[in-house]
Amino acid sequence: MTKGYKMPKGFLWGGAVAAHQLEGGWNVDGKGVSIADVMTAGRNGVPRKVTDGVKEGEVYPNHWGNDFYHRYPEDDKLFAEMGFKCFRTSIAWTRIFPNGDETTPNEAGLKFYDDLFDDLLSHGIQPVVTLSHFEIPYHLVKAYGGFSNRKMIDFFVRFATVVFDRYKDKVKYWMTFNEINNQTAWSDPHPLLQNSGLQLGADDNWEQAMYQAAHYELVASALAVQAGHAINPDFQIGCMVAMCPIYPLTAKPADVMMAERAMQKRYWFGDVHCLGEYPKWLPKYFERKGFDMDITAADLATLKAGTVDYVGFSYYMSFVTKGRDGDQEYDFKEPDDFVENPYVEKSDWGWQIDPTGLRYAMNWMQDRWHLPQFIVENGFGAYDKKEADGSVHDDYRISYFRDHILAMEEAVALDGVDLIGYTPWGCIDLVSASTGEMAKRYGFIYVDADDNGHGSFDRSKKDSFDWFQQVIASDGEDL
Ligand code: P53
Repeated sequence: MTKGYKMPKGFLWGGAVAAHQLEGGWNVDGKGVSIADVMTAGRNGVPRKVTDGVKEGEVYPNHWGNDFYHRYPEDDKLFAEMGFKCFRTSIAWTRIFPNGDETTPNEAGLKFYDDLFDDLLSHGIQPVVTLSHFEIPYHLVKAYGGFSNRKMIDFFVRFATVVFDRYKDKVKYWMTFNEINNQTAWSDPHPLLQNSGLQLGADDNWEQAMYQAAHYELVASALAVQAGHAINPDFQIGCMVAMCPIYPLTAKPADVMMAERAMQKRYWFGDVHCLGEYPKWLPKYFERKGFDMDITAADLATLKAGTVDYVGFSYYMSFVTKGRDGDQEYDFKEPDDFVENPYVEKSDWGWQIDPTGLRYAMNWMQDRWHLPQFIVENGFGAYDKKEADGSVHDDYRISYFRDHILAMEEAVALDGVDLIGYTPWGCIDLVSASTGEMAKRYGFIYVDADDNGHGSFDRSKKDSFDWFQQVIASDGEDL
């Protein structure tokens, strides 16, 4: 056993999921169609497709997830047995406003989360809630162009206000937009759809569109923060950033400058959320690129008045970049400018495993944003093998967690980082966001279902279940 550092009293150990990846029940009790409902199954290395509405004959894994919608009482019991103090999930926007532009919410959707939160609270587990986690109503994509449209700010703030008000006595910790910065890379299908509800044509300037959508989201977030604090001054409302630190390949000055620009381009979202202003380099970049942005003086005042209370972030991996000879612009472009890190190993999906990167990132954020932090995702997607007796020996997962939790504890105990809690991703197996697979498993709890939704959906404990239970019971000392 590895000896770690005891985390402070009240530290929020738990687990994390998102509504669309585990609930299923995609069209029950008045729920509308979300972006996740029109994404087909992909595979390791094979991207998901986006269909124009739900089509006969296509496979949509988010339609069933792991059936949490019907089985959550059983799952909550298992979370309690592991010792969870909190459980991070999202509220599916389409359960509350099926199309997104209604003025009256769907009572059956609101009731589902009342029941879920009550059940969690009865086990001493506090819900931690993300408002928008890759599940924008599909109607808002088709009718308004998603967050390319300023009107989305009002729709989001209405949704936020309704759920803040409804759950004001049940939820304290909130986050506005999941991994708001996870739309900076070009890939297929573009994450601008998942994050922002944009469907782009080949001729569109996706980069300008991304900055514009992110700006509207940041304004929407700042307004939601203010609305939430007015409803309950005790609310803690955070941002949520996908933290993958980017290192220079060598000490060559051009590599270092490129890595600096890469960090600026991936983390300016956090500057706006936490400091309430755009960093100086960004207007210069817009000017240089000729981006014509809709950013008003009133928006800037809103951003300043709606800074977040804490930094929620995911951490899975780090990246590496290098400079280009003779190029003084340092216009880092993701993912083209990534190179492999020769010093770290990778998961089966090519994600570079780097526990020290977590400690590095926590220090970097503390120095830059001066706010408490909350690790709301971290984990290891792997192919698990269920033995004949039902056991799953996931020692690779335990070893990933051991190394990362130790790095996290060092950041707290040795470096003074102010950390609220730690919720490992996919604490129960669920549908992968990037590939739509069930086979990319993260859980401490195994779910008997395959990529096509076949199986009993029965739950069972993996070896990592007992291990994490012991970590929590020892406040992080027994790793
Ligand atoms: P999956 C990319 C890089 C880092 C985190 O991811 C990411 C993504 C997008 O997939 O997403 C977060 O399921 C996200 C979760 C997601 C989780 O990481 O692709 O917030 O919804 O499931 C893990 O392996």
